[in-house]
Amino acid sequence: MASFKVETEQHGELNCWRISSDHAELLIAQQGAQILSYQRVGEPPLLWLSDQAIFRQGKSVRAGVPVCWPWFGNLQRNPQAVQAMYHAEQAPAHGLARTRDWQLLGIEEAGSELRIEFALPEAQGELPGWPHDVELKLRVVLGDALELSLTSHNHGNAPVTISQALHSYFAVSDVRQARVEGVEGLSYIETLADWEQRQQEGALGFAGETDRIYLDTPPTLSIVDPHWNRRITLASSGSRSAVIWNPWTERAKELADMADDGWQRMLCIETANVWDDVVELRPGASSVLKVIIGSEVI
Ligand code: TA6
Repeated sequence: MASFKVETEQHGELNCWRISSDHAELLIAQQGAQILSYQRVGEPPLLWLSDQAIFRQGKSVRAGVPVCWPWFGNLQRNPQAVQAMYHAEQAPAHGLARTRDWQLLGIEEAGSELRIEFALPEAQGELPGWPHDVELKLRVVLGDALELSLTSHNHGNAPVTISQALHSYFAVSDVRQARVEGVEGLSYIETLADWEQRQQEGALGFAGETDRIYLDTPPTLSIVDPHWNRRITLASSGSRSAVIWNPWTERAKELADMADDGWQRMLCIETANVWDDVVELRPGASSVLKVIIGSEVI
């Protein structure tokens, strides 16, 4: 039976919790209910935290798992039904949830697991420009693996359409040596070539800037990292799309919160509902976007 230690910490302007057990350590910020880091004892970090991360209110930290909600990426690139939900001028990239303080509902130890639950009460009618009543919760379970479940429940009396992602930054020894398995043969949207639809041949390796939306994704994707003898596994449900991103050399230089060579040590696989996989929540309906992040020695 694991025993957990929970401590509060301040990182710049952000309130955080550091949670440790005999086998893992997790750092979570109240802003965005954002996992900032996750490491299992005896292994390199599983989630990547930029060594130039900026811990400021109103700015998503370049790390861990930002929650993108109620839209993903540039709102203008979303289906009309998602765009129609928002009524303000400026639409921040990746939605409204990642830069607001969430409420910690509880931390509960259950056998060898620790369960942590957050809510974003503002999503029930108080988000600027987004006048809908959706109960939004993130449940984090730290056990043998790290489990994240994002639940949206529509309490309003009209349908609400959202896109969303658990925008996970994974740590790798060197992205040029890593590959993503599970995408073989899938169609994807190449956002760097006019959003053209293409087909993936074989596993995905990295040799340049990458920003793709994979469609009809299977329930399991994995990152093979030969140098760290590790396979990171992502088992998802409630999702048929995934975004895979690495900024590579030039984009990394433009990002103030990433070292110029930071792109070498990270890669994002974002368990998502994007493109033609957006979620329509009828009145009274719920959806759960879930990913279980684990690792194996190879
Ligand atoms: O997930 C891919 C992406 O949308 C990229 O296009 C890139 O912009 C990245 O997310 C990070 O976005 P951010 O707003 O956090 O800088």
